[in-house]
Amino acid sequence: MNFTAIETTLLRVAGLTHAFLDPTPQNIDFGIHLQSGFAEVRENGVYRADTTFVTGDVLRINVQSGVVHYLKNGDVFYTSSAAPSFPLFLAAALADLGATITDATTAGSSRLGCVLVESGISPPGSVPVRADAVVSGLEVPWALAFLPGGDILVTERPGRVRLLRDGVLQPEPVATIPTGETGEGGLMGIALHPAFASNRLFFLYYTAPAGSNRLDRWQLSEDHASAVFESLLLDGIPSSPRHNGGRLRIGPDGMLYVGTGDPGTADNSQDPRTLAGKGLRLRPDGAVPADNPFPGSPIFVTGVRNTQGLDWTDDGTLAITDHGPTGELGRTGHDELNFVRAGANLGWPTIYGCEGGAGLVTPAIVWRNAVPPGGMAIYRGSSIPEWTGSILIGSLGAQRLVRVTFDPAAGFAVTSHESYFAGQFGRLREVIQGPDGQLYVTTSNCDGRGTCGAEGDRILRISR
Ligand SMILES: [Ca+2]
Repeated sequence: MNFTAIETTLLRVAGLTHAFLDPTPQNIDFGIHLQSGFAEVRENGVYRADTTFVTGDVLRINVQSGVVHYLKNGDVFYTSSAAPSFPLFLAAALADLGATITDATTAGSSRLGCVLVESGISPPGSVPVRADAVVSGLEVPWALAFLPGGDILVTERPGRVRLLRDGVLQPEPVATIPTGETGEGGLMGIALHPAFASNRLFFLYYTAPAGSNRLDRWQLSEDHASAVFESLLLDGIPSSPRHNGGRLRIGPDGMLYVGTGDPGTADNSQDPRTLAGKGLRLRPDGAVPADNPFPGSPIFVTGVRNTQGLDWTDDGTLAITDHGPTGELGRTGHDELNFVRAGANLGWPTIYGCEGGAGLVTPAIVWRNAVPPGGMAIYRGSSIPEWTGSILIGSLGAQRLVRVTFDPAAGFAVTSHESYFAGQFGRLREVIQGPDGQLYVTTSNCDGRGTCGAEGDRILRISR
């Protein structure tokens, strides 16, 4: 594995027992000695008094072009070109010792490393999976919601909520939403209220005709055939024909998460006064949760360019994809996957690709060539056992399903990546696991950027 940057943070050194990290002592007489309450660095057999760490100090290990820089609170104290694998060993050893490597993903610090995919997208996958069309004849199916009893709601970007029952698309829309459907805007995300089984409420995210992205709450009829507007939860999320975000997901904490976009104005992403270029977190009643990272604000993470993919690891860490640039500041490509916590800054436009910076998150993996990521899900089903625990990302422009594996015990370091169905089904948008444990994917070939055949867009079910 190639790391271009590895960072870790000694946040809770206190409590660690005596340990010494030195992966190849015969070659490198350099290590970090962890004791209760502090850590210190040994070089050529001598402990360096100037590199004693105490709780709260930041140890950063940065690898660039094979040269390893060790920094204490931002200052380089040791440089080595001998062992580019050492930081990975150190990270694993720190994790084994109980150091809070996962805390390196909290706001203000970066995760462990970044895999840069230099060419292509990801190599062909090794698991023999198949994709079957559940239904065709759709127009830009942007998001799916699985109802109790087996029905499926699907949003079509021009502004329709459709009902799929027993594999049959019902001809009459459940609801028609007036939208400003230009470019990438229109009706996008859908998510069910956590208490949907009793209240039949659901959320929609769309570009309103007047020109802003909105979050509504609707109520479905008992027979699921129609729906009525219930309340407006959020308005004024800046929109444009580009970068409207649009993904809605209920998190493991029962909160509603919303991915937005910059929308074509990069400076929005670092501006705390706008909801553009952010990840948002709301209570299902639309109120701001008391424990949000910025008091009184729905903003959960900042520095987002345009996200359509959200899911959570088993420990509640948010996995989030973001679209890399398409020409801004002379930059292109570099789509990314990040693991973040509340208050994290994903860096756009200050950094991009595998770059890092103070208080900015370095992604886990970056593709130099444009993916760009549609929906994303962590697969928890068992029908494709090799995929259990993997992240699956729908690729729009590169027309494939990308699978990424990661190691939760090593700061979510990416351990492999591969891709499936390259060019077979065109552009892929939504990726979500159904209650049946199967993975569902939608195509997006009728969105003006693909080839919309006679069959229109489809919902695919992936199985082994
Ligand atoms: Ca970023």
